Amino acid sequence: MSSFAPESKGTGSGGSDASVYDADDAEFFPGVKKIAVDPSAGRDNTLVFKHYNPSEKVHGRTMEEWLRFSVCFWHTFRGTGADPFGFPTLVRPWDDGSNSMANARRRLRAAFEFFTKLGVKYWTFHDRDISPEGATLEETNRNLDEIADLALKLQQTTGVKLLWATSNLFAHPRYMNGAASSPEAHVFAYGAAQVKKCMEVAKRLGAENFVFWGGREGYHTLLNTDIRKEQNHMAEFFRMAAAYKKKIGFTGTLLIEPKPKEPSKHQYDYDAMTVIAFLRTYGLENEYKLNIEPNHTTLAGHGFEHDVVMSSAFGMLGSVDSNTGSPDLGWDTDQFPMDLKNCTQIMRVILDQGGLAPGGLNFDCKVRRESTALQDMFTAHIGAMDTFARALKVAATIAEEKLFTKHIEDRYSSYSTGIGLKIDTGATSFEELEQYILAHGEANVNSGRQEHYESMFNNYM
Ligand code: XUL
Ligand code: CO
Repeated sequence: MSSFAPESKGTGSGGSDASVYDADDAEFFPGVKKIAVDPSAGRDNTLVFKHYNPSEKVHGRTMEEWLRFSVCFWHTFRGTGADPFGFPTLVRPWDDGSNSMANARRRLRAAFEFFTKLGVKYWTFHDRDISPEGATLEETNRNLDEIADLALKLQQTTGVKLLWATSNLFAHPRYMNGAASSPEAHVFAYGAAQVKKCMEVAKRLGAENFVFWGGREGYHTLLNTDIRKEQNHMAEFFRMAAAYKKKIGFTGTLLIEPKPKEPSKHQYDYDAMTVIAFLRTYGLENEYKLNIEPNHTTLAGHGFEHDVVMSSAFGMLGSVDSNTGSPDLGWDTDQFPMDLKNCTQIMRVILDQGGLAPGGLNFDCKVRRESTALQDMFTAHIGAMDTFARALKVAATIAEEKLFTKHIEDRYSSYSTGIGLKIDTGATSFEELEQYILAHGEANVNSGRQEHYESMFNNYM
C-alpha cells in the first residue's frame, strides 16, 4: 500500500537535488500507480476508492459526469504549510523553493502526474501560481505564455482539462488596498491588464469557466473608504471583463466567488445573496454566475450548504469550491470535505438543478501543515472524492423516493387552491385578503416538524 518511501517520511526531502526531476521521464510519485477502485479494501487502506467509481451510473449519469472533480494547483502544488506562527513544513522533493521557470515547470509536470494518477479530469489555477511574476508586465506575460505552452501540452497528453483559471489580484503589494476597488486608478488598470492576459490564456487552454475572487476588494476602515465609488469601479471592472470575453470569443462562464472577510475585514462579495444583489444593481446578472465555497459560507455565519442552496434557487450556481472549515474555528481552514451529511446537502442541490456543468467540484483545500507525507496529498483527495460519491448516491435515493419533495409540497399545499393560489400567482390584493380574514377568522398553523425532517434525513445516511 505505502510504496512512497522515502518521501512518506514527510519533511526534509525537498530542495537541493530538485533538478533530477527536470528529466523528461522523471517520476514525481514513484511507486504510485493509478488509484484503484476497490470497495473490498481494508478500512485502513485510504489509498484506494471504495465508493468513487467514475464509470458507475447513478441517477442516469456516470459519477464522473455528476461530480466533475477538480484539483486546485495553488494549495496542492504551491502550499507550503507556512502559517503566521511557523515556517513551511510541506517540502516537496521536486520544488527547490525558488521562483525560477525551471521550478515552475517541475511543479506543473508533478501536478499533471498527480491528476492522472488520482484520476481527476479537471484542474484550476491562479496565473501567478503557475508562473512567476517578472519585473515588468511584458516579462510576466512572457513567463505565463511559456508555462501555458507546457500546460497545453500536458493537457493534450493526459486528457485533463481546465475547469477554470483566475487572476491573483491580492498577493502582490500593489494590490494591498484592493484591485478593482483600489483607491488608485493605476492599480485598477494593472488588475485589468492582468485579467485581460489571464483570460486570453484561459481561452487558449480551453477553460470552461473563469473565476473572480475579490481577495482584497473590501475595506479595513470606513474612515478612509468611499464604498459606493469602490463598488461602482468593481462593477465597471466586471463589465469590461464580460465585454472582453465576448470580444475574444471566450465561451467559459464568468464566476464570482463570495467571501465575507479574510484578508479584508469586510469584503464586498460577502455571500451569495450579496453578490446576486450587486450583479442586479449593476445589470450584470446575465453575465456572471457564482462559485460557492462552503468554508466562505460558514465564515459568513451561515450553515455549510446555505450559499449553494441560495445561489441555485436563483439560477446563479455555477461551480463549487468544495471544501470545509473546521466547525470550531472561525477562519478559512480550507479542509477537505469529509462529512457525509454536508456533502449530501450539496449533492441534493446539484441533482435538483440537473448538474453543475460547466462548473465542477473543485477541491480548494489544503492538507494540514502536519500532513507532511506525499501520500497525504492522495489520501486527502481520495477521502473527499469517496465522501462525495457516497453523498451522490444518498442524494439520488432522496431524489428518487421523493419523500422530502412530497412533505414540502404538503407543507405549502394551501397555496395550490383558493386564496393561496391567488397569492402564489400574484392575483390578489390587501383588500381581498382582509375580506378573506373577516370571513374565515384566525389561522390554524401547523407544526414545522423540524425534528421529523432531521430524523428523516438521518434515515438516509
Ligand atoms: C480564497 C479562495 C481562492 C479562490 C480563487 O479563500 O478561495 O483560492 O478560490 O482565488
Ligand atoms: Co475558493
